[in-house]
Amino acid sequence: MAEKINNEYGAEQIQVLEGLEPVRKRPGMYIGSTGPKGLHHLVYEIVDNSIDEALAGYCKNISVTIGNDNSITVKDDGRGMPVDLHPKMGKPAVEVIHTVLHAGGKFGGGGYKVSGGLHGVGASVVNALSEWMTVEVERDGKIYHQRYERGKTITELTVVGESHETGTKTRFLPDKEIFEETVFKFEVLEHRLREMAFLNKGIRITITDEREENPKELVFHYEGGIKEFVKHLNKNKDAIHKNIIYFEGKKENSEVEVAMQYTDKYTETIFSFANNINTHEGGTHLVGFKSALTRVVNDYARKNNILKEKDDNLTGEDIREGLTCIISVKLTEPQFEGQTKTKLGNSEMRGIVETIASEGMQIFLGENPTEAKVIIEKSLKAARAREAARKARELTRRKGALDGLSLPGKLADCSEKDPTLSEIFIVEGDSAGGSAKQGRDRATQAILPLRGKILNVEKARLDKILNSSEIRAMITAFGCGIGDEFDISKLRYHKIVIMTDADVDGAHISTLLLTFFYRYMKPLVDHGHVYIARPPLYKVKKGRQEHYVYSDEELDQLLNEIGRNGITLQRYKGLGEMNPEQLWDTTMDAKTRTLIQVNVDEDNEAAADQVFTMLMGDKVKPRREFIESNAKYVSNLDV
Ligand code: 28F
Repeated sequence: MAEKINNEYGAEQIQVLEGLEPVRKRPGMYIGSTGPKGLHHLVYEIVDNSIDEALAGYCKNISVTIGNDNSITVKDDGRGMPVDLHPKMGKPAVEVIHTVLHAGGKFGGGGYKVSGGLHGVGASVVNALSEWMTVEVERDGKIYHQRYERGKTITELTVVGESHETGTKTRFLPDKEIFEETVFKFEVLEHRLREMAFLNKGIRITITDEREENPKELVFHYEGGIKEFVKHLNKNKDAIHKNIIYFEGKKENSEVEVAMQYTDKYTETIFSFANNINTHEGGTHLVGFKSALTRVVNDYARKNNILKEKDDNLTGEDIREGLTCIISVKLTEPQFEGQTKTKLGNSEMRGIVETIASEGMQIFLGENPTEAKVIIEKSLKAARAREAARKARELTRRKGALDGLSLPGKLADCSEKDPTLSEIFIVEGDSAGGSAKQGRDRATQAILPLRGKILNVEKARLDKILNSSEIRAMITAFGCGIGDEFDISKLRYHKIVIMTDADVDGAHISTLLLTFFYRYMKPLVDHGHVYIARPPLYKVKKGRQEHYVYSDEELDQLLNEIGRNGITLQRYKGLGEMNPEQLWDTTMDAKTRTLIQVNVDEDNEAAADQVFTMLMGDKVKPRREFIESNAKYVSNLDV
């Protein structure tokens, strides 16, 4: 264990492991990908070092600036990276941190090393993948400066000025030789930095975009921490109790924080974090929380005679209906498991969270009998609806695996039985359905026509949703169940293609379908099985030539190429206007079609949840504001 001398850490803590060449050879090993996610992770890696300095209690303000050259500047007002000589390396600590892999080290006992989902590969990896990087350290009354290029030291650490402040300022430009795309998306950084501010109460994080004429700037500062996170998530929802439930606790060098508030919705929105990492795949902390909540609420309901002797226990799902909740734990040695390393594996955390959450929930219910009653009443309604849904769900199960008859009548199935080769087109309207059935490739393409709009699941419980024959038909056709019974391994088609008219109604049906998939079959979206077909907008005829065009820009480009005289232009209003061959050629043939794959960036789950709530929920005001502020982006709206 490192010697701590009056809270100062010398350079000797820094382990010297290896040069940075391996990072440039296989960047994906260090930052996950060299696509947009990897690019934005560079920023999080640097910001995490400032967050660590804040968690150690020395930094209050962090600023992130996107320069008009697309460089990034991150600045904090911490103690400033150490500049003393590293005994073994004979170089300043700041240089070793930036040029030696895994040299970030930990802050030792009591502090936490957080990291942006890549588990602290640190500044040296960012340096290796940047065309250039400069670091400026203010400490001991001086300003130190050093410059690197692609991980190599370019200038010696030099004093370039004096300052009474302390802090670290890191600037870097991602290397175009490594990243396909080096343009940062403000919204992506905005969502993650806002999340970091929620998760670390009191830290002020500023993001500025200098690429615009008038620079855009946002400041995130939440004294209320994850309580304000829940408030933010619920801003377009109707809460069923006023105060946000909050409790925290410390045990065995770990910290647990929970904030929760029930809404009138029927789905649950729970995000869990470990050391600021969004544990999308859950883990022991989430398991501990869920079992505590279920036990405490059932105990309370029985003790207060809301649940009678004869009543079954409320299930966890009943109790979590409508719940918005943030669970944030901080621990010194987190183990991350799972496919995307976002599942917390520390077994001790289950018990620690269960203890703290049980105590916290018991105290809340005991001190707030009115809220307790409202919450349990809602859980009871959920239990009754679940029972009704169970019966309705039976209707969606195919009687026997071999019993083809139990597939929905309107489904024109494909002959291929291998799901990875099979596709199902959800088609709006019987006429388009007819064309699709005739035009399709019967071997691999199934057609399920939808008559009109499906109900808005955002506003209905599962038992009502299952009353819709259109919904039941899809559940049966897909074969993988719904909600907590959903089993992606039973999916019968690996491409689910939404094919609707290119008009307002078609867009509405697509949105209703996406809401249903996102709320009740989310793994379909997470695994990239959901697509949107792209039918042509226009058919352009000139002499014997026919062209299909898919956007206004494409139309302009084509007319510039072939000239505008002697043209007949047909604007397709609906799929039904195309005959089967045309529908096949333009929209269904895998050799010529364009499909848009639907996915939710796992780092922006909260944003996705809010978009569906705002677009599909029952609060009109936020929807109108969204439409008004985005109307300028809409083209070819047919009213
Ligand atoms: C813009 C990015 O990187 N800020 C940082 C510090 C402060 C200390 C430190 C960093 C190596 C292993 C300890 C200063 N004084 N912003 C940043 N601020 N690193 S990175 O120490 C790193 C040592 O552990 C610091 C006393 N103790 C720590």
